[in-house]
Amino acid sequence: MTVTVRSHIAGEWVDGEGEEFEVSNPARCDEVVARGRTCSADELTRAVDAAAAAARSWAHTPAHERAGYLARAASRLEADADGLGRELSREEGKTLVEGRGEVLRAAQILRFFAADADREAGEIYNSPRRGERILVSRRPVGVVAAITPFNFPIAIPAWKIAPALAYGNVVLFKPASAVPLLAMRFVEALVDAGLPAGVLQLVLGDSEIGSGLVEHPGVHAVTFTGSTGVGRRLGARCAELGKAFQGEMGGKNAAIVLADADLDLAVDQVVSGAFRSSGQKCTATSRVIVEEAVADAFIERLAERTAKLVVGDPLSTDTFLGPVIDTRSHRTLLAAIERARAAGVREVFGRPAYAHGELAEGCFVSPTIFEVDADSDRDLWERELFGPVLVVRRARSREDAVALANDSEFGLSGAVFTRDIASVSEILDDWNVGILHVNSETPGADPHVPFGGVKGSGIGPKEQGRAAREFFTESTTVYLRG
Ligand code: UN1
Repeated sequence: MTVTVRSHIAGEWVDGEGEEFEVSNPARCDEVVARGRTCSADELTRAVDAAAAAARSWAHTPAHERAGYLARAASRLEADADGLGRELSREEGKTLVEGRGEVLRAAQILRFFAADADREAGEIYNSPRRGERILVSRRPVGVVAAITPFNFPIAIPAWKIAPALAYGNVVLFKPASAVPLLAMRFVEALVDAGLPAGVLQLVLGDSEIGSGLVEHPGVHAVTFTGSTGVGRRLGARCAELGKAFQGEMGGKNAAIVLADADLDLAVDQVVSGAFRSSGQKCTATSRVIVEEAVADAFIERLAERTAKLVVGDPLSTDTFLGPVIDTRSHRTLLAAIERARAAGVREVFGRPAYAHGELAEGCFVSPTIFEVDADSDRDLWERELFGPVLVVRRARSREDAVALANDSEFGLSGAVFTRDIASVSEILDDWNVGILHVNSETPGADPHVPFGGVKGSGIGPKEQGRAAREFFTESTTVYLRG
């Protein structure tokens, strides 16, 4: 079934006056999941004008009332989780369990920020002067553009849009062009909850629409998740234009397996971190650094486990990993694997590209593991591939392992497997990373704690928890003398 997707502008669902597009199922490239038309430049302007017109009234709407819309949308997503999870799998390619889980996660994020809207709205301080108090009062930034990637088509929009709305901003939402259907479903849930016109608008299109939002003087802040290259470009432009920018970007996340680790647990978590969603998470594990003493045993068990993973139709319950998002990503991944093979890198696990049958009809890539050392080609070690390709490297010691983990332009998430909790505090001091998992996989994010990375992985304030309030509000320091 093909769904016609529409943009949502000034309270209306519109067909779009721009180019026609089609989105196909990455598991079956001849199956069209959604079709529609992008927004024109005029429509974009109309959307920004509608946002400006709605902004003041929404900012003055009591936070408790704003929260009500989010909570109603959450209930709607929960009630439709099966159907939406299925659509998500067909559009994005992750397994049904993950697709359904993501829909419920979006609902959980909406509920968290609905509740948070009722919590503290500023701070109060004593003054060094008699008869005075000092208040820090918070108010919304205004018109926010949310530019989101394909890999979490409903959870990432939720964790940008839920706090933005809860704290009183109006939002222009530009999803990745590969996943317009789930973007429309998310907006439908909020619009059907009764959100006033102009408060949340959906503008479908490609990077031109994203740049159009960044450039438009009526947009005050931009929250972006995507590649480091695009994030840096948009961030630099926002700095020039004097706009607030939040960029969640790439990763080349390492898991460190120390000699005293529970190896079964480490194998289990590394496999999940590296290969679920076909490795298409900015938090996915793409490097494993193993202390020499356990390296042979770990690598052997890792290869055995990986060989058993079922690659296939994401809608089938046996499947562990489905396809990657599109033919372009498919080609890039196969080329990187071929390049490593041609360079003679040791292949711990891999298969020839799927050339026949069901798997040849979609963008399927086998989970693949290479072992590199200091003399190997740097490409596999350095480049974010965003697919099910993992590199393993041996370390001489714990210190060497952390130095190798830091040997990256990125710094989003890391994992360390050890039974020696005392060593963790030293690792924490030495590892320049935004998120550290001790004895669990590198992906994962809870809505009440900060999420984000350092170095090439992030620009500006982190997402989630209190950090979200920092980004989506501005403060005024009030010297109050009665
Ligand atoms: C997760 O690890 O569950 O784009 C979420 C991404 C991240 C979200 C990761 N911003 O993959």
